[in-house]
Amino acid sequence: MEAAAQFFVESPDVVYGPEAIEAQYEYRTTRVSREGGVLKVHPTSTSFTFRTARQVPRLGVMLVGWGGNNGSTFTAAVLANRLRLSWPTRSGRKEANYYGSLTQAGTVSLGLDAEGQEVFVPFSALLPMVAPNDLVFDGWDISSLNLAEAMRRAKVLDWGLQEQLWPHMEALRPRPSVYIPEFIAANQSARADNLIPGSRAQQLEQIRRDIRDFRSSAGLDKIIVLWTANTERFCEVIPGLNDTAENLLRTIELGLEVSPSTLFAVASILEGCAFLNGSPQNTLVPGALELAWQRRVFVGGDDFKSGQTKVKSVLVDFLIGSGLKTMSIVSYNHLGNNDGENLSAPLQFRSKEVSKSNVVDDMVQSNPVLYAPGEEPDHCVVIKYVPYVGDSKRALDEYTSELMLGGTNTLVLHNTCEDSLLAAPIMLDLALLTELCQRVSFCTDADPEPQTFHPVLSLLSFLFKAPLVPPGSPVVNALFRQRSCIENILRACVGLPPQNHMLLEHKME
Ligand code: NAI
Ligand code: DG6
Repeated sequence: MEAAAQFFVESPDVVYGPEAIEAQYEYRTTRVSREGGVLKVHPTSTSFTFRTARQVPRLGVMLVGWGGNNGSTFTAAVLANRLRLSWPTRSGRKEANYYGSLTQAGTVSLGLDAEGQEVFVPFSALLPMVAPNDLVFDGWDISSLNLAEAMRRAKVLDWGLQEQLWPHMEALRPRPSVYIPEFIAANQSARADNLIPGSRAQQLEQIRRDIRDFRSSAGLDKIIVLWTANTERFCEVIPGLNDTAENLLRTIELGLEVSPSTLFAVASILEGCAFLNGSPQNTLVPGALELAWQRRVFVGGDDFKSGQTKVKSVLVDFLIGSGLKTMSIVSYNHLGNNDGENLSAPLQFRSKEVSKSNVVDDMVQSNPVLYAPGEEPDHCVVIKYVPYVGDSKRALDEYTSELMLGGTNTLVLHNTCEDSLLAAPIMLDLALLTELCQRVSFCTDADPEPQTFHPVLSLLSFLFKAPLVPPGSPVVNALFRQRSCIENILRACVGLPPQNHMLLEHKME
C-alpha cells in the first residue's frame, strides 16, 4: 500500500478548483412499488453535483467528560502521535499510532492497476481532512483533576507513555461543568468538585461563553462538541417540556427538568457547533433536534460503537445474511472502570441496555424468509462492575442459531481489551468526519439550490450503537453497510462510482 498516497481523479466530471473539488455524479438506485401483490422495481438515476471545500480549518474539539477514561485517552493519543512518542513495554518498544481509526488506519480500494491488482490508499486520502495531530482540545468535567492526573486515574496507558505525556497534559484542566445528581449514578458524587453554579439558564450561558472563549483564545475556525461524560438516565419526553425547540428553550429559562447532556447539546447548537453524543441516553430530545434543524447544525449519536456491539453488528449480519436463523443472543460484560461503576446503578444500566439491545433489528427485519412479522431473537444484555479488571473490559457473547433440518449452531466469543483504547479512535473519526461533512454541499439537476447533509448526520452510523437518523430514514446497524455508506458518499464527492466488489474484469475469459 502506498501510505498517505495522494490521488487525483482524471475525468471531465471532476474539477479540482483552488477552493473546492466539484464532481458530477450519477446516483443510480431503485424505487419499488407494490402492484396487485407484485413488486415492481424501477431503476432511477439522479444527477448530483458535489462540492467539497478544500481548505481544512483549525479544528477544536471540546469534550464533555474530558477527565474521564475516554477523554484523557483520546487527548493522550493525539499528543503521543504529535510528539511521535515511543515507550518500552515487556513485549518490546511501542510507537504511537492511530489503530482503530477508520480514517487513519482504514483503507479504500481505488481500483485495479495495469497488472489487475487492487490499489489501496488510506481512507483519509479520499478527501481533504483535518490531520488528527492538529486537533486542539478543551472540555469540561465535574471532576477537577488535570488531564495528567486524569490519565493516571484511568489506568489505561503504559507507565512509560504516561511519564512522557505527563508534562504535556498537566496544564490541561477541564472547565467546570453542570452536575444534576439525579441523572447519573449516586456513586459519582465524590468526584463532583468542579461545578458551574447558578440556574439552568445561567449554566447554559456559561457553557456558551466557554465555547466562545476557546474559539477565540485558541484561534480556531471551528469547534465540535462531543459528549463522553457518564451515561445518564433517560429523560422523559414530555409535550410542553422538551418536544419542540421553543418549549425546550423555555424549560431551560424556567429551570424545569433538563439533563446536563441536553443542556450541552443546546449550548453547542446555539453556538453553531456540531454536537455528538457518545453515550446512550436520549440527549437529543425532539426539541434539541428541532433546534439543530432550525440552526442547520449537525448532531449525531448515540453511544460509541466500540467492541462487543461492533462484533455483534458483524456477526449477526453474517449469520442472518448467510441464511441462518439466529434465535438467541446473550451478551455478558464485566468491567472495572468508572463507566462500569456508573452503570452499576439501575437507571444508567437501563440506558445502556436499550442501546446495546436494538442493534440487530435491521438485520432481523431484512429477512422475512427466516423471521415472521414481529418475530425476533431473544436478546439479553448483562453488565457487571468488577473493579479489579479496570478498563480492560471482558465481553462474553453466545449466539445460538437454527441450521437446516433441526440443527443448532452455538457460537461463543470472549473479547478482552481496554475499552478506552477502542473508544478514542472512534471519537477521532467522529470529529474528522463531522468536520468534513460541514465542507460538503450538493445540488441536483431537479433542485439546483445547494444544500448540505441533513442536520441529523446519519453518515456517522458506523460509529454509533444506536444511530440517530432523519425522520423516516431506515436505521442501518450492519457494520459493513454502514462502512460502505461512508466510503461511497466520499467516493461520490470525487466522482468515483460506488465500490461494488464485482471485479468483473477478473471474471471474463
Ligand atoms: P468515565 O466515567 O471514565 O468518564 C466520564 C467522565 O465524565 C468522568 O470524568 C466524569 O467525572 C465526567 N462527568 C460526569 N458527568 C458530567 C457532566 N455532567 N459534565 C461533565 N463531565 C461529567 O467513562 P468513560 O469510560 O470515559 O466513558 C464515557 C462515556 O462513554 C460513558 O457514558 C460510556 O458509557 C460511553 N461509552 C464508552 C465506550 C468505551 O468503549 N469506552 C463505548 C461506548 C460508550
Ligand atoms: C459495559 O458494556 C460498558 C459500556 O460502556 C461499554 O463498554 C461500551 O458501551 C462499549 O460497548 P460495546 O458494546 O460497543 O463494546
